[in-house]
Amino acid sequence: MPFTLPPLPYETAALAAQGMCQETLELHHGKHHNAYVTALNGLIESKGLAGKSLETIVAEAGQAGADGLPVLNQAGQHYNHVLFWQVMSPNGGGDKLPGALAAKIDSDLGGLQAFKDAFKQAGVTQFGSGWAWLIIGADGKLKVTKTPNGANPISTGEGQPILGCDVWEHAYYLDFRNVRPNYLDNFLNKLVDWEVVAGLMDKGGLSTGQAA
Ligand code: MN3
Repeated sequence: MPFTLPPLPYETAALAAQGMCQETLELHHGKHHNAYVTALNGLIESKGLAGKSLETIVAEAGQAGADGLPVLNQAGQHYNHVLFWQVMSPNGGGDKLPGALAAKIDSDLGGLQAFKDAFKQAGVTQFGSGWAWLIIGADGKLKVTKTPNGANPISTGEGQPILGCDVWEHAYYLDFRNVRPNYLDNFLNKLVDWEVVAGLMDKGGLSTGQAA
């Protein structure tokens, strides 16, 4: 099976004190994310994906529009979750950002609080399922955006994501019930590992190392 479910970079109970309980991570990583990986592997032969990287598959599926949706739904969600697990940590949260990231957020987005407000707004206003993003846009500037369902800024051609928050109900229902705004506040203030985000900014995005 070419695509694999990467292990979480922390124990499933590690984020419980920060608002993401063990059961959420067990279900979200072990069941939901794993199902996307299994489904994507089932499409490799019929969709001619062999030999392509996950990032290439996501970009090409996005460019294919409606015809690409069956692949994008699975490949996008695999990519999105690989990123999502990495940008949270038991040491996450707080407002102390690495200097280069803080400076870029100041210059491109008007400061940390303005960024948080925009990111939360993107997540709250994504109708139904989807994702809120901090991306490096095509012009090199940081931007906040959102995408529906399994799409992401690579599939839409908007840029490279360096922070993403899953706003599908399965991401927050056990911890926050229906109150998505509180989940987004908690994510931004208690879960985000800013060192990881800064590292992704330096590298120009995430290389998952996953390929068909
Ligand atoms: Mn999810």
